[in-house]
Amino acid sequence: MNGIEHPSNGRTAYHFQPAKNWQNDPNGPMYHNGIYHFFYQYNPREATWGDGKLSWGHSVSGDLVNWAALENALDATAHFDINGCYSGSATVLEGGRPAILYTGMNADMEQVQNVAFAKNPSDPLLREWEKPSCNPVIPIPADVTGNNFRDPTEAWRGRDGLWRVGVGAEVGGLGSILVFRSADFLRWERNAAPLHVSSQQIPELECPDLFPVAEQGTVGLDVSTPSGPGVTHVLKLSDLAREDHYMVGRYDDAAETFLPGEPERGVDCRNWRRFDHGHLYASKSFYDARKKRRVLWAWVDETDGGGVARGWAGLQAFPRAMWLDADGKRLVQWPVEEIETLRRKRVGLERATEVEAGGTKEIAGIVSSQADVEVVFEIPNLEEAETLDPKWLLDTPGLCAEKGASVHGGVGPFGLLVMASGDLEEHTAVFFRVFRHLDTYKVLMCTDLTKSSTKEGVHKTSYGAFLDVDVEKDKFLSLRTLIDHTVVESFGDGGRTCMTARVYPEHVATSSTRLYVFNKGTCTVKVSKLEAWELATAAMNGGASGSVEP
Ligand code: DQQ
Repeated sequence: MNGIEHPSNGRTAYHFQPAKNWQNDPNGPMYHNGIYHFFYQYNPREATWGDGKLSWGHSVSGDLVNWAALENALDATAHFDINGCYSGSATVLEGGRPAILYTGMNADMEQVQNVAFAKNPSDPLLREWEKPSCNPVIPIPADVTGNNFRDPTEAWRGRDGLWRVGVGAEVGGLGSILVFRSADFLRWERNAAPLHVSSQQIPELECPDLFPVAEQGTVGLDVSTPSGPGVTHVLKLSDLAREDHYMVGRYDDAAETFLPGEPERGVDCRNWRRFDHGHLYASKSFYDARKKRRVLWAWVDETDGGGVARGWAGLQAFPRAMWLDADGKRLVQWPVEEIETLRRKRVGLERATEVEAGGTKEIAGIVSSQADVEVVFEIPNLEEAETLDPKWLLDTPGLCAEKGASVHGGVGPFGLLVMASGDLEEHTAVFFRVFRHLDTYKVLMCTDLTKSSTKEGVHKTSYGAFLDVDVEKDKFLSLRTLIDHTVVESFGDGGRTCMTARVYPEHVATSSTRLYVFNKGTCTVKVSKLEAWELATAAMNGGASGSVEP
């Protein structure tokens, strides 16, 4: 049902959403017997997190694009989860039986770890899940403080055949990842050494993930792939500032420790690398055996407080394939290729086009409220680059706010204006700006939301990051942006720097949205490639879709 029918009620066209109500963290994504399963934190009663008595929503897909909703996999019904079935993971056990490990908020309001098994593993949809009465399988340990003990990782199997799972815990006031071992998924024993211990500034860590990545190439690895030549690991943590961070390093499966590849960044994960410099949280990845890739899911919350009025709240970022960059330190993320099945009308530039100082060019001919845009800029010379005040080196969002899309510069700002009204009173700018710094150049990527909506009460911040590029040598900067009504996901430098934003423009109620390329620098830039596709509306859990936008 991939029509160009556009969604109503502010819904998105191809980002994962249940038909109604609240969703937050992605839980237990898995590919099993030819079907993709996606579970998520779900409040079936209303469009807020509410009393926290959350369920695990469950949807299935054949292509990661079109989704069908099933009954909830888990509801808060037992003494060990009566106050909420919180986040966790899915693991396929020997013999092909899928199991879920999740955090239950029990009758005493304690966080405990529970297991649930697929009731009928031969049901291709895995519709029913049963919770054994021996739950909780991991009660809260005595040394855990602040009742912070949650979000089990996908379990991995060691060379000794035992399963391991990591759980976020506050131990003596320090955010830690504890590891538990089990032969049968029911009886778990704690490892003496935690996998990770943070500084005192981070007492709580949420939604940890530990997964292997190939040192070379884009192929993904199953979570139980042992460490060894050609295989390194990634430890992912979510901190309470609502940011997701990662560190590439060595998982020593004999000592069961994680050795950071960039120890100079310390144990405070706020200094680690970020998956996304915008608004994205609680991410979780899985190994997709169908296409031999690792795929990342992540929650993208509302930023206008309008969920209740719309009857739904929260999105998932479009699934991203993820692999280790050639530098061995960064992850690269790219929308899964199945997005191309939604591509319909294409517009583009036949030849390289200059955008002069102060210039704006409309990319017309497609409905750009649900679109996939790829653009490559060429920077002919860097002489006019502004000098960077070093005070901004540690505050890229601040620099993006100070030097937003409307502030003229030397080399840049140049980029895209998306979800723009015809008079440009409303627009979201995704742009680059090049600075001279010492004897080199630094490229800033920003998403500037200051003009994204004329509505009051909407979060209109600026997101920013420096790209790790040698613009003097390469001269080209690439940007891909997925636009979907209220979400704008941008991938700079081939997916090495990502930025997700929520936007709520008012003009969409009465007029169509536009897309532009712009340049507010004094230096002319060249658009050496530009392709933009209108995307069809995916089948999304039976959610309502409305008439075509004017
Ligand atoms: N959301 C879940 C918790 C998790 C938090 C509850 C992260 O399990 O720590 O909805 O957003």
